[in-house]
Amino acid sequence: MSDEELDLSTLPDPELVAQMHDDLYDGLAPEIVIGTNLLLERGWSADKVLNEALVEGMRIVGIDFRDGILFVPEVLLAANAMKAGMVILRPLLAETGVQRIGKVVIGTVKGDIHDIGKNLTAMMLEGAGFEVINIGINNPVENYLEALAEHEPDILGMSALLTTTMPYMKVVIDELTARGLRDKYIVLVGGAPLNEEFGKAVGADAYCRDAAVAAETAQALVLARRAAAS
Ligand code: B1M
Repeated sequence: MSDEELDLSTLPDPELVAQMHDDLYDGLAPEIVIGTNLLLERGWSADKVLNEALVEGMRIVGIDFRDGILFVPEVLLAANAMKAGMVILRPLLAETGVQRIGKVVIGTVKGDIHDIGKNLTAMMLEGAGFEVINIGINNPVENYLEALAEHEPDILGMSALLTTTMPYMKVVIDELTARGLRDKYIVLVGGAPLNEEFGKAVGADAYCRDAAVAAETAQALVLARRAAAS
């Protein structure tokens, strides 16, 4: 039976969830909307739909992206499909006060308007269970400080795609240090011209080579910090 003929409502829950993983992988937003609504109608809680259908689907996408099996256009489509499901779930999750793994403020640095990779990273982080506050592009240090004060995230993420703008990450981190705020946040940096060495040199906690690594690193560092604090 082709995908066009497949009536999602006829599938029992486990098959529907498996089909949603495939549909996420294929970036089929309308199918994800149907599947999400079906599971909710069948009595699934919003966080169960999020974790078992969407986050798990994006985890598979993230692995294949990291391994070079999927490429940026496919991942953007998958991320958009995930977003379509999230639009339905977000208000329900807010209502039930579901515990997210943590909070991230992410933005592209001052002078830089590239946002595709940053948005992809934001979506993967969301897929990994984080609440993400995406503050957009061309952010001077004041924007970061304002967002950190307002949202009190676990993680600050910064993106830069230009060799001329990547040094600005150090400006932001130095300002955090000067204000005694540096250790309050896990700082992750990413963007095509960066590397591990640069991440260390500017004083970030980690350089993330891609969106999938950013999601994995964010999870690992938040959990490690919580474990160390308890
Ligand atoms: Co521009 N651009 N661009 N550009 N652009 C590059 C970056 C460039 C490498 C092209 C080239 O010359 N080969 C070059 C930079 C050279 C350099 O500095 N070494 C360049 C240039 C020079 C410029 C302009 C100066 C061009 C001009 O006007 N003369 C200008 C600058 C504007 C500005 O920012 N002030 C400019 C403008 C533009 C467009 C507006 C046309 C457009 C941006 C549209 C947009 O973003 N909305 C654009 C594009 C599309 C590119 C290329 C072609 C593609 C970038 C992209 O989206 N890649 C790029 C060439 C290239 O990289 N091949 C190029 C796909 C994206 C998914 O990958 O962003 O690397 P990426 O993100 C990855 C990882 O880096 C990582 O995860 C992502 C997903 O895996 N990651 C993070 C990114 N951010 C992260 C944050 C994290 C973690 C991981 O936080 C924790």
